[in-house]
Amino acid sequence: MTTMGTTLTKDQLALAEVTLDFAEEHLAPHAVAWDRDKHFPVDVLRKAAELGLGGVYVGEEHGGSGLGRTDGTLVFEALATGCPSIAGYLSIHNMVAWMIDRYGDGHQRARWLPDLCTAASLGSYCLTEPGAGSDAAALRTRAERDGDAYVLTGVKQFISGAGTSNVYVVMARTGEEGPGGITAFVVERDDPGVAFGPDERKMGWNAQPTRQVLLDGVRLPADRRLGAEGEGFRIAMTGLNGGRLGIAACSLGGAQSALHRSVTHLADREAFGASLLDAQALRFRLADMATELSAARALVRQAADALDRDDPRAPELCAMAKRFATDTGYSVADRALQLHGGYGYLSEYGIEKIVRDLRVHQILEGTNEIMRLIVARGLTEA
Ligand code: FAD
Ligand code: 2MC
Repeated sequence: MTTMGTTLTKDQLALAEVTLDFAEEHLAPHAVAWDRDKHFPVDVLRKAAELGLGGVYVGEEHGGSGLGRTDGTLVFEALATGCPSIAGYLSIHNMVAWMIDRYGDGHQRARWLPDLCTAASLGSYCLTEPGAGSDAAALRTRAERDGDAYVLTGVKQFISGAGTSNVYVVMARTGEEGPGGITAFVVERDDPGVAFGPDERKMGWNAQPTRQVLLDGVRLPADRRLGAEGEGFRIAMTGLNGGRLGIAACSLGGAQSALHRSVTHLADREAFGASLLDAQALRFRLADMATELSAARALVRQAADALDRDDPRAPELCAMAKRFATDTGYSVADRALQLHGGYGYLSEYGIEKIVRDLRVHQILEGTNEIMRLIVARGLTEA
């Protein structure tokens, strides 16, 4: 259960309950239709922002909720019980808002955060390129200095929310090859020279757009630079530490919902003169699914706590949690589909949608192979 965990405070339990109620009322009833129609429900995101979910980690002075990472994992797990695709997008939006709050100056925070917190404006994170995915430090988008301005040219690939989002945190090269030559910028949708590729047709995450962001001589004043020159890769990576926990939590929520639906389905389904829930083989399968999800949740909470405490091992713990929770979430959802028999394969039951949505969590915000690379580096460099 989302609210399980001995160390949760009363406030955290209340936050989880409110968010679960929101997911049940505003996400779950529409999730199958949004997926089918490829509809991005911006109005519902704004409604979520009324609960403080547009700026979960942003300071209260800019309209944020000022919450920590454990709170965030509760929020995104709860939202994903209604729709993993919308929860996943909102996690990315919150990563962007956090990056601006953490690395922006006073002027930049005041300019972008209030609207991000109300979701009047939406955020996208632009690291990946057609030729640089896992090896993100090989990115080639250029930001050439021209007097007081920078001129950005390049292509960002697979950008969640692109075309709809107003605010894009873009990592571009201002200096030498490798991570040290990368700088972060804030690009706005309406900046001259910004264009978008077509909305990708994809297996899941259909309730949000995924498009290329095309930058063709986009001229930005120097106050669009986030942090110092050469600091962009570190900014991108620290954003992803929290982002990976958000995605991990979304896997927990999607899988938890699939498990819950399996119990209900088996209880209602009669075969061989009894309820299928009486079959011990199936009960044991449910028990394993619940146990594995609890183990994944414990790992996610441990990593969230490490990130909140600025523990130097936090990046590895986040990678461990992302790898384990997204693999477990997908496996649990897939087993839930099997427990539904033929009905699991039908769109209207919503189970196959959860499986499709959770599959990409093993790929984005760093593939699970890259998560293993990060964990293994921690072992050998310790
Ligand atoms: P590649 O890097 O080409 O990897 C191919 C395969 O090789 C993978 O299995 C990978 O794990 C493996 N591999 C690569 N290197 C190694 C290695 N050293 N050791 C072992 N295995 C390795 N990016 C953004 O910046 N912003 C977004 O909003 C965003 N949203 C996305 C939404 C969707 C729906 C999708 C599908 C992707 C999104 N991405 C986004 C991009 C995503 O982060 C990348 O797809 C991912 O990081 C992998 O990069 P790649 O696709 O180029 O795969
Ligand atoms: N947290 C903080 N700092 C980090 C970090 C992290 N997680 N990862 C790397 N760094 C720092 C690192 O400490 C180093 O700093 P310094 O130069 O001060 O020593 C610097 O960044 C360079 O790091 P590496 O030397 O490890 O760089 P390398 O190129 O070898 O590998 C790797 C980095 C593979 C870990 C990184 O490229 C990576 O995470 N790749 C996956 C890309 C990814 O996750 N993309 C997701 C896109 S967003 C998305 O999918 C969405 C849906 C939004």
